[in-house]
Amino acid sequence: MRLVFLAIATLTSFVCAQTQTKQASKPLVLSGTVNLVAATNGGTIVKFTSQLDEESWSVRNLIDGTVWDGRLPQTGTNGWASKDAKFPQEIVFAFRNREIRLINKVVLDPTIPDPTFIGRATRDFEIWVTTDHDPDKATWKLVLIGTLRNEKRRQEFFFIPSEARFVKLRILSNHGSDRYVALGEFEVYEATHGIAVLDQLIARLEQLLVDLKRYRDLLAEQGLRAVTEGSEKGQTEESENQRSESQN
Ligand SMILES: [Ca+2]
Repeated sequence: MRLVFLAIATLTSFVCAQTQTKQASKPLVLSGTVNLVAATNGGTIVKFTSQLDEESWSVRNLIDGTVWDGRLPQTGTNGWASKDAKFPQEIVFAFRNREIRLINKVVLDPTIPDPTFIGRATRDFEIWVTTDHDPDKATWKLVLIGTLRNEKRRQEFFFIPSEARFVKLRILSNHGSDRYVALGEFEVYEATHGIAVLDQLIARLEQLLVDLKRYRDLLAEQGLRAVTEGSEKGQTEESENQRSESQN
């Protein structure tokens, strides 16, 4: 029965997700939990248009798995900043061993030490992908056009699952600063096999239906037996009455 409840709960969450999805005009997507471009997961930066310096605002800070936290004790790193406020700024990322992965989600965290009113954080951006081997000669495909809120928090963006060997973050604007554009962290996530998950759910529900039908049949059989036994008993009593009446 635990499996049954699990299946129903899962189905309910799927339906809810779909309902919420419709309200928010977002597609129902399932993504992995491993950030494919994190340096600790083998992610690399293949090329970039500029960085403010090599120490504090290096492009490497985009995939170091941390953002600035000014609360004591101060932790994290500044993030990346461009050399100036020229656009677009482009950064190309690769996964471990430059493998092709099916991706459908990016997370951008504009958390940087600068206060938000200065307007240095990334605002409008695009995500481009390619499966070609050479990022310099590649044919790129646009998969997402996004806008970041000027808030110091992780912001998720989903798109149609797309194969990628390289992911290009193309930054089109900041929130008003004429000095540079900055970003705390960039993450990419794999599209999980939603169809396989649904197949498992359907198999469970089919088994649930089989069990329910079996249970229904069992109840029907028991009920029929009770009715049959009752009617047989009734018929016997009736015929006995008829017999005694005829004897009288
Ligand atoms: Ca970072």
